[in-house]
Amino acid sequence: MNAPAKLSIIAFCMFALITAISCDRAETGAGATGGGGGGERIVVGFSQVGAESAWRTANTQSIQEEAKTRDVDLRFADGQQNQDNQIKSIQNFITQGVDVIAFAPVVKTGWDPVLREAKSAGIPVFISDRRIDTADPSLYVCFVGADFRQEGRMAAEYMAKVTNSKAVIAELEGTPGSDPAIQRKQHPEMRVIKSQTGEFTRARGREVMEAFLNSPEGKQINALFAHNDDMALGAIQAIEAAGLKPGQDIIIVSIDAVRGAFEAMTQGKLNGTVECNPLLGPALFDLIERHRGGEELPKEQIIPPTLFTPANAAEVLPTRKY
Ligand code: GZL
Repeated sequence: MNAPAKLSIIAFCMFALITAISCDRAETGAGATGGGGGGERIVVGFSQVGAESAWRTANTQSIQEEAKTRDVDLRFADGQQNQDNQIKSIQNFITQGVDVIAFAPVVKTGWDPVLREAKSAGIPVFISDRRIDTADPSLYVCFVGADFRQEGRMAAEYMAKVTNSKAVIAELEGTPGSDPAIQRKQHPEMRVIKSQTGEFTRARGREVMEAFLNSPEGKQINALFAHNDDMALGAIQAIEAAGLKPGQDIIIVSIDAVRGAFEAMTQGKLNGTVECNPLLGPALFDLIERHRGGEELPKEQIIPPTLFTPANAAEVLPTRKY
């Protein structure tokens, strides 16, 4: 074979090899170089609780926007507030061979079997937002989120202050078995006469508050403690429908500090909210990067709460990011 013919065969083989490599990287996302081609583009599977509240919407946006900013290949699954859905999503991430799994567990228990599958597959797991109960802390790298018990204590202390400890309280609880609902309920000094879950949603908050007010004890209720703002905002609608003044006839304290709570405070319908910051994306991906860089991480990274009241709600409202 003459020299030009040999050269053209070599050139063709090199072209075919380069094309094959670039297609493979395009399909899997693994191994593709992100950004300017310097770093490794990682694949992260994230299982989210659901889409039940304004807090959750802000939390999802934070995770998705931060992944985009860092050129992370994010595989996102909405659990629709159902643990079985989340477990199936985590198993799918394992099958896909993602580099990292992160999830916000809808409830505290029942995660060890699927986390053992992830560990056997050599995939590190990070927990965001809500804690889990586990017999084996080695099943996850670390947790990032709030101290829900401290939030509940701040709400209880503020409620006592605003009502001179004369509150006869109805309580709208979060999702049964969830870390926030369990921890925010730790307030022995609160005189609670009616308590029921509103599943962290505005609609259920309204329905349950309606039932509280129509109950035999309804006339005694002069205060409401809601485990999140969405349920408080629904309860406000029920209170007004009953011809009562929220924020006056019934003192209301809740948790999250979403924009709707600030609007209600400026209208005198909500008496205070404890911030539970949902913007966990940057902290979560920082922890993932530090772990991948070989750093030994603390088991928890806690985001502190802040109490907001009507005193500065109008001034603060325009600055709120969620
Ligand atoms: C708290 C989070 C809770 C919020 C609710 O970190 O898990 O779930 O308080 C949300 O608004 O639905």
